[in-house]
Amino acid sequence: MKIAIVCYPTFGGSGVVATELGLELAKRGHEIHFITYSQPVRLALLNPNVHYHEVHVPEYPLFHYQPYELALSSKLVDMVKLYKIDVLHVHYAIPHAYAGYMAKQMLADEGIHIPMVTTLHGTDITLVGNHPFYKPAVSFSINKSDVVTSVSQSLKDDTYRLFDIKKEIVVIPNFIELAKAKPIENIACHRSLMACENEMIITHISNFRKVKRIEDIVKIFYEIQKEIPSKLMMVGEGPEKENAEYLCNQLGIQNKVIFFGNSNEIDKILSYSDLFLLPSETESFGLAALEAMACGVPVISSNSGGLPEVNKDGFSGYLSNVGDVAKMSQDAIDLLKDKAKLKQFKINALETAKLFDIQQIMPLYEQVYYQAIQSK
Ligand code: GMT
Repeated sequence: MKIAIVCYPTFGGSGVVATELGLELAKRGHEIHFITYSQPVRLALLNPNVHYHEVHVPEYPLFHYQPYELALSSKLVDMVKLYKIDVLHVHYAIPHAYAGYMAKQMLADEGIHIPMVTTLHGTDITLVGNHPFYKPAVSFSINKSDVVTSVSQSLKDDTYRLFDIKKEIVVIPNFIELAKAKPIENIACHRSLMACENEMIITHISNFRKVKRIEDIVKIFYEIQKEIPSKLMMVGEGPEKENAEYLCNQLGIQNKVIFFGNSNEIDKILSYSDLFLLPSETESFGLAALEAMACGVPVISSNSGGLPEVNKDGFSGYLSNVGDVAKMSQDAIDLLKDKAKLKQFKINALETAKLFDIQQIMPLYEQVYYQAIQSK
């Protein structure tokens, strides 16, 4: 199939999922066209089946806001015609499903019928999309998609609860390429650059937005380091990062916390890690938790959204109510102190991650594309 993928090119989960999906589909012989405003961070173009088309939005002083949706839908029309695309797959409803629908309509006017698959990722439904300013457009473009998928059952339920959706939503969970996740024995270890031999390494990776409850992470680590020699690795960039740095200073733990910024080497950082923290306010899936588990790292997380579908309480880690810093800290301390239990949880984390292996999830997307093509 010739598949056009529209996504955000940034470090965020939806862009990562879209990119990894496209790359795997290309390996399986499909022709993939990424269409977005800059090259996705995880996109390697060394594959004849992978193409990248940049959306340019010319600046014009009249526009207070540059019309990205317009430029994207025009680009989609041109690329569908030029490359004879079979199916359009848009990731993150805002504004991609809307732009995709406009492209569909423009093409239909010329007698070209292109099916559109929309994948809902989380904040496009639970936070941003639910805002009254966007809600009608989001409902409309979801209902106008030929097939709609969501990355967890929880997100599917939220979508039906928050929007007036008449379409069936197919759950296709996020996935991991286990071959890429390198357990510690398979990579050159530079652990000593980050922590002493006797120290445990605790890690958090995110876009440092409010929804990630970054303060909770610092507070949990503050409790852990009182009892267990340890370091905290904070990976990513975002608006809450500076507050976290201040809080570390206030608590006097700044020498035990390393802020890395965005990184393309998260598999290495995870391979050195003993525990992953994800206390999010809401999380449709929690791809970062899955990435940690694939490296054999147990997860202390909240029980919000789709997290219980990924992190198994008392097996791959522990779940707690949002904001229950005391329980999350105690669970972390108990696990890190009990060497045998920690070893077992690391094995369990990897076992759980295997359920989300890319090879099992890919056929589900292929099936959805065939279904969309047949529906046109
Ligand atoms: O919040 C993020 O991490 C970014 C956001 C995105 O759209 O890139 O992530 C959402 O999509 C990911 C991939 O499907 C999910 O794993 C995240 O749980 C989801 N984030 C939220 O629901 C807050």
